[in-house]
Amino acid sequence: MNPDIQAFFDEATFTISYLVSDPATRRAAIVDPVLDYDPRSGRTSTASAARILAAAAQNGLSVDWILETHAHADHLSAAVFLKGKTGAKVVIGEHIRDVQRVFRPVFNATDVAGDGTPFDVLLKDGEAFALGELTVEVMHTPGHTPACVSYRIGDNVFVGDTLFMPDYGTARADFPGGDAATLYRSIRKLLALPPQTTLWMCHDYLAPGRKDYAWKTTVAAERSGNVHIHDGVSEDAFVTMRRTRDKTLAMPVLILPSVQVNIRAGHMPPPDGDGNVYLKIQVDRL
Ligand SMILES: N[C@@H](CCC(=O)N[C@@H](CS)C(=O)NCC(=O)O)C(=O)O
Ligand SMILES: [Fe+2]
Repeated sequence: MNPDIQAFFDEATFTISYLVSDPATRRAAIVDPVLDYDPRSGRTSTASAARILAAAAQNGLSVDWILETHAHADHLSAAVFLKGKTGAKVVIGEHIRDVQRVFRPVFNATDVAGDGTPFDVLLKDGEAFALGELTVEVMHTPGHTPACVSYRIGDNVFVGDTLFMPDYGTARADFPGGDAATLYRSIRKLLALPPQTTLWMCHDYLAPGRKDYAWKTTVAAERSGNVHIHDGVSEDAFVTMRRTRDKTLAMPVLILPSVQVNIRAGHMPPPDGDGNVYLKIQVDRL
């Protein structure tokens, strides 16, 4: 059995979130929801996440799970808002502990224990859980970050930031804890799935020459046509390409606001001495 899948594209951060549901039981999961954040004003909005909730309500779906593919470095997660509205559990790969420990000193986040809390569920490679009568299988696919996971449901895989569309290539591997060789191995694991498997991206940045955003492809299309990692590209060649390209990329605009919220499972930092909530930017760290 395969799920119903609805995609939501966030033009501000080029992120795709998904509403995934079991047609038999109408139980649903939301993959990688975005909390809108304006870095000019520091103001958040739940407009993007509310669109996903409205679609769920319209289709009579009950949301059981909020699935994070990783602690995103380019947008804030709407997990807390959606959990408040639905009671869904917030789920991420178990290696989020490593990411919490790497980033805790960057924000002097003394409230972050580094044990995976406050996420509700930490998943191991190969673990499976139920979405209604469907099964979600977890694949640990590190490299972009140490905690990255992909979620496989039937013939569909939500690959997070591993692969992008064939004409754009792959995710960067230069964030703290990232590693290009590790990313290569994770991608080869994904591309060993049956060729007809559908792969759903977490971002699309429009490859040069393409006008329309796209987020759905197949194992076969990536193996034959991915510009960074089609069949025949060696690990060494990939690592050299990735390291060279990563040196040219600026940090994402929202990396500092995003990571301090996302390692807290979407919670803002605790209030400061005056009772107000602040995001923290360490000078000269990254
Ligand atoms: N310009 C974007 C860059 C975002 C970015 O670095 N995205 C990561 C995924 S979180 C990536 O792998 N990018 C690949 C690339 O830009 O080629 C921003 O500032 O948000
Ligand atoms: Fe990412």
